[in-house]
Amino acid sequence: MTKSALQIARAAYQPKMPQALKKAVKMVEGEATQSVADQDSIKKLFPNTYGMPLVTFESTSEKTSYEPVNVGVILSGGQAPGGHNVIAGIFDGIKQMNAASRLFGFILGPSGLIEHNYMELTSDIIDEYRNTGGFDIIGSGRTKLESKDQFDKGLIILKALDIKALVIIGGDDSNTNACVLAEYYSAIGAGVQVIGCPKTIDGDLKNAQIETSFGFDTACKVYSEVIGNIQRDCNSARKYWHFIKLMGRSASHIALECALQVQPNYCIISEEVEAKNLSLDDLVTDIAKTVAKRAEVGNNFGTVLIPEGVIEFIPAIKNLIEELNDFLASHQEEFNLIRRSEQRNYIIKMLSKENSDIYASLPEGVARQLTLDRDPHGNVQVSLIETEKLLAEMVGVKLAEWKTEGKYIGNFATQVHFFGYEGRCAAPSNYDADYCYSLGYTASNLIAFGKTGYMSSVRNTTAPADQWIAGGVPITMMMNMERRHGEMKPVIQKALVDLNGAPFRKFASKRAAWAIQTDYVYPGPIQYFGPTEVCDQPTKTLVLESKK
Ligand code: FBP
Repeated sequence: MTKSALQIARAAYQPKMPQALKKAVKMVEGEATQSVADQDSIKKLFPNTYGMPLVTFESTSEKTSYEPVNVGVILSGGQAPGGHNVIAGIFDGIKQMNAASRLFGFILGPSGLIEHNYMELTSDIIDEYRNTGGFDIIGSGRTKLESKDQFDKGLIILKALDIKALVIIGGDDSNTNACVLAEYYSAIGAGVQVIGCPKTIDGDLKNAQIETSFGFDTACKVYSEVIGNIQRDCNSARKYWHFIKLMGRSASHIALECALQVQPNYCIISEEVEAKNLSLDDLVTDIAKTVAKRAEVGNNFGTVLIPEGVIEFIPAIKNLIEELNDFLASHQEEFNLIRRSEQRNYIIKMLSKENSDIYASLPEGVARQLTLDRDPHGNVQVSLIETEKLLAEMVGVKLAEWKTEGKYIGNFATQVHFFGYEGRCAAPSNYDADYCYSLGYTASNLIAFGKTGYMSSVRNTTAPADQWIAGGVPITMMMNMERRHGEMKPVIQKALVDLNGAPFRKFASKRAAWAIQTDYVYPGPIQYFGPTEVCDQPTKTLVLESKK
């Protein structure tokens, strides 16, 4: 495999980790815990794993000897920078305890466990992937691990390989499933521990115990670098408005963090759109006002950041999508028989008056996307809707109207972008390289101390790494009951942007100035070697949240 110069130099990087993990550790147990809500229901569903204490690891002078242990690992869901370092951390942790320990990776996500598709991860393999981006060491997948049948099939291979603990590296849904699996294996006395690890670039798996999900730091830095470059280009040519959509699924954490890093002229926060009950026209009008104000002083250029899930947070469009989902679920065949050119009119005729009017007002392309591309559950895949084009087009129409009314005097030319996949497999920043390695190493300690149903946690990460606090959080502690596909289910609460939180308040206090002034910041590429203030900065979100 040919390697770049950076890859070769980066392979030798030794991730920083909490001082407490560097030598022999002891486990300190805290008070019994409770779930964030719906305590009675969660307790009933998780009789074996509910109420366990928070734990932390501290260094000790006592020497402990450990039995060798076989561990399995799964990468679940979307890629996030640092996954390979979690695996390296687990590997080094279990080998440090006993050199005869072994690590097995299940291939292409949870399906690898169910289909018994695995490989042993030896030191040669691990060394090839240290500090690299991607999940390609074993691959990832989105198969949901949720039925008893799957759990039983998984147990056959775990037993065959003598695996005593399984680490599931995933987002909120995968960790919810890890908890259900932990409970099931406890209940049947399977003798297999299950440990979760918080992953997702979206940044929406965080709470009072988990400071951040890994990958968010690197992905935001990659997007901010490119947005910064675009801002410099647009401030040089002074002729385009750039509409930039950013990944992040429902939550707007990525858009908010990038806004804090680059100081754009406009940034939509979906959670605010919903809270203020804004319509699509309200949003378009507000962006158009910013464009018009900048044009008054001759600035016919700017940047607009758009979180990918925004369309679902516009209450009127959310209702429209819900009605379309229901309608198409029962009329799909009839719809497919209608000529393409007639489909739009057909939908307009069939929907309720309110939703029909909204549907009719949407540009052709977006209206079409809303009737296509359903996922296996019958829902519109909102991430495929080109919101950046929709907004650019609608703002253009609004400005043209204002021009004829004499309310706008500028030129409006646009460029559209979507940044998502570009950041998911980037080489992890020092923060993610260190955080992930520490999460993996912590997981090996949770395994050694016999824990199950815990998520690996590393806290205090705005401080230098040797002061980070390693431990474990019972996953049931993060759960509440939510309606999913018509049924109440125990799930980890997803963290959306908190409109009372410090990151949003900071953005809200600055945005009026950023809209009018050209106050761009150009973060530049992630730096791996150099002064700590350049290389080791956590996200602005984390810094602001930690100042509470
Ligand atoms: P996870 O939540 O699984 O980490 O995935 C995050 C994400 O990158 C979202 O931001 C995005 O909407 C989605 O995955 C895209 O999914 P896919 O990789 O299946 O296209």
